[in-house]
Amino acid sequence: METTLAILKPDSVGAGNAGKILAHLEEEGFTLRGLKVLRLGEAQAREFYAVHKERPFYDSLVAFMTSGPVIPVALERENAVSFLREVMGATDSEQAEPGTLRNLYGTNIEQNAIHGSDSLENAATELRFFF
Ligand code: FUP
Repeated sequence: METTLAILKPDSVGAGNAGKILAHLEEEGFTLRGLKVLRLGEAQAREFYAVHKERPFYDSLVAFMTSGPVIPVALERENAVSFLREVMGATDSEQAEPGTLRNLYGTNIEQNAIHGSDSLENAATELRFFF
């Protein structure tokens, strides 16, 4: 079994979609192992997305991620890291495959509903960040 980190982003929580997204994840076989509701401070958001600090979208991404509450979730499943990426869909909600979480609940490449760790190594780091 693997454990990965998802974050329900401020657009999802603000729109009242958190429950539906969690239900979708459970239906896809993930078990909830940790969950909290919090608001990221600017320094925390900058640290979480530090890998993107030279990118043009970094400041806007940090502003979005601190704009309202988020829900970090520890999710357990076989192949949790890669399976969550499939269930989420492409980064840009406008390009995400029908039925994926980013297609169903996201708006664009920034407001894309959910984060999911992109490797087992990053999952471990990101899980430690929140839990
Ligand atoms: P992903 O792993 O699918 O979340 O995508 P990335 O690691 O490439 O990007 C991390 C976050 O940066 C995305 F969820 C949204 C944001 N982003 C933008 O706002 N604009 C971009 O052009 C690319 C990414």
